[in-house]
Amino acid sequence: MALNPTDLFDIRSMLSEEERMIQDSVARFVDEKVIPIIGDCFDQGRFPKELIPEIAAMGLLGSSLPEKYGCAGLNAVSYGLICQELERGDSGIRSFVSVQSSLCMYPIYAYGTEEQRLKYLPGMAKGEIIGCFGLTEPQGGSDPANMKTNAKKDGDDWVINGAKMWITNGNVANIAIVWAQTDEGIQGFIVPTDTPGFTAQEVHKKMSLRASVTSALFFDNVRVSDAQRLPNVKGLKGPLGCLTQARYGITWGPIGAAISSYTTALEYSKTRILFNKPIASTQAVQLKLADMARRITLAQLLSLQLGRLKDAGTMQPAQVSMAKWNNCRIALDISREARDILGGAGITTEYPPIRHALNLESVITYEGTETVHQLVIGREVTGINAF
Ligand code: TGC
Ligand code: FAD
Repeated sequence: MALNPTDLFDIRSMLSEEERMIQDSVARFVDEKVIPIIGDCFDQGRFPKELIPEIAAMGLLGSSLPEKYGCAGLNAVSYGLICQELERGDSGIRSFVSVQSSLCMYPIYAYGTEEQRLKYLPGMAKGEIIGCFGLTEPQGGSDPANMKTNAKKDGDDWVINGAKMWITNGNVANIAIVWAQTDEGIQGFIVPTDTPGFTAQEVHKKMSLRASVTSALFFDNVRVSDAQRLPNVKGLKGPLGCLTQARYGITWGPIGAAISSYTTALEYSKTRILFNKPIASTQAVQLKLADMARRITLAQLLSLQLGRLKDAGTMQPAQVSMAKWNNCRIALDISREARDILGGAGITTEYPPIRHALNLESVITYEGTETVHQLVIGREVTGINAF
């Protein structure tokens, strides 16, 4: 029996029936609603906000959080499959869901009070309250310990001053999860974006993640009450704990972009006739396609095992670093190689590989650059901190 070219090891058979059903329904949504419009959105530099209600109705926002808060209560592997399918459409759509779920809903759930959870999570699951996550600052995202944004206690309130850079959803958000230095270390605040002194300025001229909103945030004496502070965590481990959740999803997402690029190159190579034969019949092109299939299979196995560890409660941040590094790297390389197989046709957004390759330049940079994750693994295996 012929093997499935996009699943040579029948990894799908390792999924539960529920996980397969979730993957199929998100895949249908991506095929019917995302892929037909996303090339134009990318060209126009437009985030398709109109998709939010359907994304929410499918239970994709905060999908791993409990049903008590209006969420779907799915397992980690299901969240991963959601990310993979969404990013098969576009990294920008997956980014939107990652930020809302892992970087905004998760900290409210993990570090917030029950009152904060009940106030925000149901509306966020419905897509009625959109969040953004402000950790990175202009002076250097890799080293968030060097944070300049600060929050000072003033009576029962906190007054926040500073700036954040490269913030996904910044200009579409209703609330910002803002990390700031305080006298007791780094703390997180839920800042409504209509609070006086808060401004968001969209980043233009991007060549990457053009179907996603990226912004700079400015805080000029932004006053919030103590009820807006996330009381259950202090220190860098607060934001880093959110990053572990988001990075986990990001290990899966790029697999989707890689599958899209690989299948596009595979189909194209079977019909592109040069020197009187399809280019798929040449050894050079077959080597490239075989190597893409190999790398996608390995990435899938890595993320699936990571998901099983996460569901078992034993996943370690360094394991997430290795999978994020590997899967972003293989996806970026595969998208570039797929672009090459398409020749000149590969340079326009008529075909997805160049869009994926450009997007993946961000994905390999955000949530910890490739170098940062390599150094996390270096620290793990040597026991020596190179940062
Ligand atoms: P370090 O001394 O290693 O750790 C400080 C404290 O944090 C704990 N910790 C973690 N906890 C949970 N998850 C992790 N991944 C953790 N890593 C560390 C650690 O145990 C310690 O706790 P404690 O109790 O001892 O205080 O910190 P360091 O200053 O040496 O930093 C290490 C380094 C470089 C790895 C870290 O700073 C880092 O990861 N830098 C990269 C920053 C980054 O990834 N920024 C991402 C911003 S958000 C974003 O990009 C969103 S894009 C979203 C989208 O559109 O999809
Ligand atoms: P820098 O930290 O200045 O790094 C510059 C270079 O130095 C990199 O090549 C890096 O690998 C290298 N480097 C760093 N440390 C070392 C070292 N010790 N040894 C050797 N080389 C090193 N942030 C948020 O908080 N929220 C968001 O929603 C968000 N969304 C984003 C969306 C997009 C599209 C992008 C591009 C970024 C987003 N970010 C967000 C920011 C992102 O996390 C940072 O860009 C990233 O962490 C890197 O920080 P930096 O850009 O300041 O680069």
